[in-house]
Amino acid sequence: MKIAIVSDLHIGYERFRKDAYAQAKEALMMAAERADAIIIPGDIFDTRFPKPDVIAEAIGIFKELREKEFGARIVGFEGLGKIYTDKPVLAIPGTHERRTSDTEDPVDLLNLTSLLADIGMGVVVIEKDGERVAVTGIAGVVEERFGDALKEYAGRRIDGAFNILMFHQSLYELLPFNDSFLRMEELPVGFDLYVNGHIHSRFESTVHGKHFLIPGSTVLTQLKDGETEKKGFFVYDTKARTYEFVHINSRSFQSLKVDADSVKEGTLLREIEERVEDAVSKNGQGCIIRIEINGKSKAVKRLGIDMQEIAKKFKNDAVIEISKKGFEEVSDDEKRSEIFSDISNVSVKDLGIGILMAELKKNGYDLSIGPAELFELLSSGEKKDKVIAKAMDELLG
Ligand SMILES: [Mn+2]
Repeated sequence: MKIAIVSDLHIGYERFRKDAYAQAKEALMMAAERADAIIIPGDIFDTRFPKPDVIAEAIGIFKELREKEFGARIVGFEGLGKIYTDKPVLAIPGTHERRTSDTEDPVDLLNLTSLLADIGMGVVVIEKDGERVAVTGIAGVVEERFGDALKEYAGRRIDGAFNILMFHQSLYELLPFNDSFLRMEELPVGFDLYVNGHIHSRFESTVHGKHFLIPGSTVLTQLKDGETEKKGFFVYDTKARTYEFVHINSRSFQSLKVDADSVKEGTLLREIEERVEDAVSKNGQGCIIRIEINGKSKAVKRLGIDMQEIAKKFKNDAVIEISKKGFEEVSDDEKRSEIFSDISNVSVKDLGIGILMAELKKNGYDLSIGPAELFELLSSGEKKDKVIAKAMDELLG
């Protein structure tokens, strides 16, 4: 059976809204042509409360997808909630969509309208010509709860089927700065293929002797060096146990690093212009170019204003993003916002939980409810009063 793995579509992503829509649509339609089933490891939407016009965009795409003929069909599901389709378009909610467990997230809406099957906490079996593939889905959860989710669901493999584990978590091997992030060897053995979302650049590896694949997002969101390669999706062949990466027509992105100290005084702007021209001719019109200028040279100081001129000059050819990290006269606010976008691989929620945990630890927190769950309840707005009352009870009690 051929399984397409399409991830992190981020429909509704404000900065490149049209790209997010067009590239999500292209990836899914191409996937339907090339594979018998499609699995989506999270972040179909960019936010947990997408506006109606964003929901409409997603519905439009998935409605068209539903009209396609798929080689496989769903023959069984066991897990939380219900599914309403036998079309093999299988998704889990990611960190950008997930809400508390007993509330509806936008992926639930697509599930309820039978446009896809939300297998966020469950195992689905699909079949084609007698071959069976089981996909165990685990919705994106806060990192410290992933172990428990694995314990609960990873044991539900189906004998005689090709078993896939699909999840949406950070990975220590790629983001080695938080101890609570998943390490690959911690994944349960016994699956034939491991599929993760969340990380926006492509990653191919093996774990327990089996393939471990992250397709990356279909739209550019982070403007990091790792996102310069073309976007796309995987098609995995369960019989041959091989896969290929299929490119979509994504907007190209190039990162330019300029060392101001090595450029002759007074020629820095010209140097940058030439490199931008070169990048545009290589990547085509409409590409995104990120310019990072480093160095101690005095010339760097004045660039804050002049750089806007460059962005203006090329506005019909490219989307220019300028990194100001290397500039000397940069306000703390600008630095802060850039640092923030640098760590945007980690969701704001994960950052918040990290800060809350550190503070609670300092203050000798010892309540029955875990810090991650507490954060979730406090940030969801629902049941907030109840949680605070309970916490006060325990503290004073
Ligand atoms: Mn994502």
